[in-house]
Amino acid sequence: MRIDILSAVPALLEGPFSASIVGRAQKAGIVEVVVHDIRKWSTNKHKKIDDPPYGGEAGMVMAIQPIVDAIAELKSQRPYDEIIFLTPDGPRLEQGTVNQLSMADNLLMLCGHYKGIDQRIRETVITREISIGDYVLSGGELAAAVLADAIVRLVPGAIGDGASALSDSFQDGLLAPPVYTRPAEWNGLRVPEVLLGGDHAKIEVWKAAQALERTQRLRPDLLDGNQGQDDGKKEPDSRR
Ligand code: 6GU
Repeated sequence: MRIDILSAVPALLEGPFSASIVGRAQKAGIVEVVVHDIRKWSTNKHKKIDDPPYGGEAGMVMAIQPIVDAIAELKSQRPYDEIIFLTPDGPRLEQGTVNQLSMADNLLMLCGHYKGIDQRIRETVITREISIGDYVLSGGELAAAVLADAIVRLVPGAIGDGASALSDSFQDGLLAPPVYTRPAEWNGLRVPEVLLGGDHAKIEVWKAAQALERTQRLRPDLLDGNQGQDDGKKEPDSRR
């Protein structure tokens, strides 16, 4: 898999992909993450990448020219499965979308800045929009890092124990059950007896009950069945 990220602040993305699972997956040749500075495509003599919005609103908008030229050049080099715009006003990211994106060969991510990008680009060039939650970051970079990390760990070979990803929180719509390790008693607190007993059927029943109880207590919204705001579609036009 290859992930290209278009950014106005590429320095923000230097760290997250060099260590741990994503770093190892890159070294193993399983994935390649390439960060591009949008300024490289600015034809403005000051390498400007913003423009004022029509309508006299405060703040700036990302300039059309560098974005469109960058995406055109990258698209001429490989066919992207998705061109993703990271923006706080997109549909909120959920595990189902991550699973879907982990099967892609080539992904292009555009990190939003300022007041965002021209609506016409969103409607014609962007194929999917993603927010990582209901709060505002100073740019889409950290959101792109979150998204890329969540995707890459699902690419076959990225995690040593592939089965581990299947038991993550959210994969079955529930939070994961609690985990315990040595010693069996710590500070007077014992590991639940069932986990020490070695009866695997019993352990599975216990884990399922714990997962359900934790989800009911901490994230009842996951059980309502109406968290489906991330349906993988984007509004309103999804021409590529
Ligand atoms: Cl994708 N971008 C920004 N700037 N803020 C966010 C976000 C994205 N997702 C949540 N907050």
